[in-house]
Amino acid sequence: MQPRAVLEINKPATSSSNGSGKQDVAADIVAAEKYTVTGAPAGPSKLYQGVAWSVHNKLVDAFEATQAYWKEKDPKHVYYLSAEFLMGRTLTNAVHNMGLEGEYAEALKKLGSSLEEVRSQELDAALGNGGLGRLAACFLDSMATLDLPGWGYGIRYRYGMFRQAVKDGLQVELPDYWLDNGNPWEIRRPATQFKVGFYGSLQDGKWVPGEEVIAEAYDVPIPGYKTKTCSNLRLWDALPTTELDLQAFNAGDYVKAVEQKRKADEITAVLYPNDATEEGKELRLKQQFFFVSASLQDTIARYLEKHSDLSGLPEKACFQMNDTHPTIAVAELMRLLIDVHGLSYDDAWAITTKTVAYTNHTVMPEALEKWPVRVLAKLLPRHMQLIEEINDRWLASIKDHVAGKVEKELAAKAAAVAEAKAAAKAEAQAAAKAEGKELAEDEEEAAEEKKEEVDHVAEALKAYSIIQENQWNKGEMLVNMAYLAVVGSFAVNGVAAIHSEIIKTDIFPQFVELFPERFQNKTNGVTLRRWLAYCNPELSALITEALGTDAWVKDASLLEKLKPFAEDASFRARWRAIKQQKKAALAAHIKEVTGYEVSTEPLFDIQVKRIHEYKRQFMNAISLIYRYKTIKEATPEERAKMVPRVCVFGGKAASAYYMAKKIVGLVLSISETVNNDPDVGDLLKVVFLPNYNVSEAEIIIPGAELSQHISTAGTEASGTSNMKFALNGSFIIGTMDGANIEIGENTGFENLFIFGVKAEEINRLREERKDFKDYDPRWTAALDMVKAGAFGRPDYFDDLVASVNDMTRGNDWFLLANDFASYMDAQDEVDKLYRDQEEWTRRSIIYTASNGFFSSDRTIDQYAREIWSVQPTPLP
Ligand code: AZC
Repeated sequence: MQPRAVLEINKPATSSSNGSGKQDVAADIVAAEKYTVTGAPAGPSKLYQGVAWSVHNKLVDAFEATQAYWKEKDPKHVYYLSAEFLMGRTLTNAVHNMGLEGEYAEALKKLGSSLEEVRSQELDAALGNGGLGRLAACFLDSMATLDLPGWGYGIRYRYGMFRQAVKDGLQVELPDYWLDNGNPWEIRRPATQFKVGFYGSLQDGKWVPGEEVIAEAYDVPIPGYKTKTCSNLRLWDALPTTELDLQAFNAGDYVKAVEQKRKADEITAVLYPNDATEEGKELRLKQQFFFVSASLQDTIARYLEKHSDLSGLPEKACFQMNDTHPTIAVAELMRLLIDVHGLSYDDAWAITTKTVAYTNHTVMPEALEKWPVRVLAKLLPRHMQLIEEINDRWLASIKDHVAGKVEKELAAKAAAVAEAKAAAKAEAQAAAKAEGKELAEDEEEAAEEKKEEVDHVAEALKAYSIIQENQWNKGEMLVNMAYLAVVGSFAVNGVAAIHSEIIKTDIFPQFVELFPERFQNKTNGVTLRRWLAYCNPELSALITEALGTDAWVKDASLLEKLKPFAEDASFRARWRAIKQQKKAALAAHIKEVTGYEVSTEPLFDIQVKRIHEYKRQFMNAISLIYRYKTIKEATPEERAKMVPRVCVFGGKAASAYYMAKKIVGLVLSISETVNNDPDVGDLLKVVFLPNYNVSEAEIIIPGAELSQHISTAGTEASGTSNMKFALNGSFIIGTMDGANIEIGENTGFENLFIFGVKAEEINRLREERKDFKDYDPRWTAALDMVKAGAFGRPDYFDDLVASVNDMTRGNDWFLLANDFASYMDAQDEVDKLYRDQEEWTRRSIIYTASNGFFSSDRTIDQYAREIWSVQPTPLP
């Protein structure tokens, strides 16, 4: 565990002056080095610490100025509540955003080093799993850059996303000790503390918690690009209310004496390493409530410094809930307003539903959090009571609507039945008449029908209820957090156009019917600072030269002006040379990490993202097996015509995700077999780069020529790496899913390699799969090789193969077999185009030129205008 002393390092050095009034940055760095962790040896690591603390001081100055200004002006703020912020490294970003790169480069040169050298010493802040957490980090950058008053709020996990290593050909997970050398990017705020309660009971309607911890704030300054604005990410740490139980200590019960401390430590210890699936553990709910409660208390306290009446809160604050993880905010805001600040239920509800908004990030049913009532009632009894009340009032408010709907449906049904009966009767009468007989009259069934109607309304209301029965475990009652979020929010949005539609038609249709205006789309974006300007300085310099300005870094729509350059052969040559340079850097990295030597001539084909069945890394792997087989069987003439490839995979599998871990194992096995097969040579190299994270992505993405975004249509909400690759001039092979569709619309679909079935065909195809036999011969051949042990351990891969290829054991839920043939055809098209390097480069330029739309500045501008009503408030 981290020694307190290190964590308490605050603002160490003051800036030195060299006498001429100009700051001496080198002296500053050396002075700051003293504050590094005691005993750190001299060298790049210590130098990094010195540089970081020196930059820290400049950040703090900008931070204090911005926050003081905002406090004085009191504009409306947005508070981005998120259980995850995947920040990556800070140094390069901070230095560049603040325009300090010249000064620091010079200073470091004096000290015999460079920014490049020291930056690599920084550990990633990996307080997130994947897309959702990285999006939050991009959003903070854009909020600050656009001068929008707003903070992020989250948890200061002591262990971030696990480190992934490879042992015996399989993934192993190692703890992420990211705070080991202290964290120069945070400011501890011992004066900002709030109590957060758990458990206990309701006494005279009041909640008396059975356990309490203190939430203590740490501020992480977020510098905007080319602006004085420096925003804030406030992360909460948990402390015991009393460090030591003296009575227990004196009685010699040392375990009990530190019990409170241990419980507090547990809350902020680790990030749950699950992506797009839910853990459902009590500790997870505790984490969620902990940071939400502290954040709301903090916001209200700051609001009350300036205002006496909470009714104006919606004009000053908006809480954006990043997925369902912070949804308990709806109940906690109600509790704070009613129980702590004395408002009536109605007033509290009016305020809550004007300040809270919700973003959905996934349609995976297993990720839509549902907490058992039993767990909620135990951990947060008052909140459970409030949720029941919210639900009762909500259902009462829509009862007439639902009854009307049921009545209409029943009337329509009755009419259809009556019609069918009349037809049958007419038929019978005709038949009877033909036989010369008479028919008897029917009995009345009206009384029956009346009773049925009442039951129908109750039944129909269940679809709207926040509290529902578990369909897999009858009798267990669950709180559907997404429904609570929808009912409690004034805006609900998806993260790409197709996803926002699917939300309306498949996830929340019954709510859309009631308040269609609440549902919106906000297509994701990425910050062009980190994901183009800083990770690809060579390409950025060329873009700036061509456009005659670097204004595109802040106004991404200017990239459009690159289009004419695609037609210029000498520009294309320079573009290609830079891509080669970035490929060489990636090749060197591959060598360093895996030991594999790869040529920089082949096509660099990349799939990096969390490992998930719906993302279909397995399909990519199967295609590579077939490619390998083709190479092995080819004649020399055929081999000469082949397009060589370096195929890179990266991504973490959640530690308990059985199939995902096998997929990693398979890729590693293929890699070992193919890369060591002398027949194959440079025609194919397969690489698994372990521990994919933000910093790895910054090396990998600029070196990509083709990137794979091949999820089953309708499953990937948006994807954001597709945007990063496109902006770096990489082609996309992908399905009509998530933001691929909008990238296609912007780039021109003729420039993407699109394959596979469409989202609207998925349900039907899943139905039909029960007797699917239409396997592509390439598919069968490749899977047979796995089964036969061509990559070792056939038993280990047995379940994986069966999941997509044996309808008695798996049902190929993500339709790999259906899409495989068109995927392989699309891959052939890739090879064909790659042979024409001029045309390939031309289109690569078109990718960068066409995708400025996917800047998170555009996304955040839309949120600010269309949801938050927050205005830019730059310092004068
Ligand atoms: C991800 C989505 O899977 C991804 O498609 C999207 O681009 C990203 O959010 C940002 O919106 N979701 C997650 O990372 N996690 C969860 C729980 O949805």
